[in-house]
Amino acid sequence: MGDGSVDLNKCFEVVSQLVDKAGALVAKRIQTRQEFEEKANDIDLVTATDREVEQLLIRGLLDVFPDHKFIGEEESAAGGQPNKLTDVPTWIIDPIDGTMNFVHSFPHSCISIGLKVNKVTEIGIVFNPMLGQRFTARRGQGAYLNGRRIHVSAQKELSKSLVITEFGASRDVEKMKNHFENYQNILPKVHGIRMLGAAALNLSMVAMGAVDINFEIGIHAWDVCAGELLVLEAGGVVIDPTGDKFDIMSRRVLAASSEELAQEFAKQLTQFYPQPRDD
Ligand code: LIP
Repeated sequence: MGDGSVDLNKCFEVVSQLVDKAGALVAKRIQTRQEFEEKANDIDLVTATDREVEQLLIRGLLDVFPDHKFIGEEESAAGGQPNKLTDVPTWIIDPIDGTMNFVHSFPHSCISIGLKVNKVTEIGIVFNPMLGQRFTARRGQGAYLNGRRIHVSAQKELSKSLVITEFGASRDVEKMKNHFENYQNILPKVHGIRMLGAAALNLSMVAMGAVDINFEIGIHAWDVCAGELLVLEAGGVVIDPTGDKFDIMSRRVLAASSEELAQEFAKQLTQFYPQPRDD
């Protein structure tokens, strides 16, 4: 695949049309209360629309790219193929990121899809159809919101930074304790902390300069694949919350407008609970 045999323009064209179709479905369904099932616990939810959107994207892409592979949240949750990333073109999909928001008709949910070729992310799309926010990025070609170029903020000072994060889909007492200890340590040192309820949208907020730092312990590869490319193409950085190199399968992320801010923020995070890797 390193010989440029993947037609990335065609990949972007096809996935963009499928995301439009999926977005229309999500925007229609959110208008009525959605029945849901519980996955790992009573706040880790999935709806029929999550599954329908994931299948719409996978089937649509397989029709055109039969040799491509997929890592999808709902297929993975249903005990599908292990999330092994190879050099083969692989679409990493969260059909509805922010399912809890979707169930409550809280309009901060999105379709998040990224394409990795030779383990490098080439395409990322995060689309919130409720608010008409379509974030797109191609590697080396910049990041865009509804076709307008976006950039991370110029914020260099931690004390003037706005941070966005999530509690995550666990109410395990020890994990909650870790979260609150981190928040207690961070809050006095920054302008504020926000939570949208969707990792992909949180990363998109960093890419458009609306917040300066995003971190989360407990995310999955499908939550962050597209968002990582958006931040990088908008001039930001994505690292591991310990300050080391980002690892998409590690269940942790720290994104910021600059390396200096990311490393300074990483020093404030003192609590990490062990997470089983995605792979
Ligand atoms: C959500 C993530 C969010 C996390 C939530 C949930 P989902 O993804 O985007 O960052 O904190 O617990 O996992 O499950 O709505 O696709």
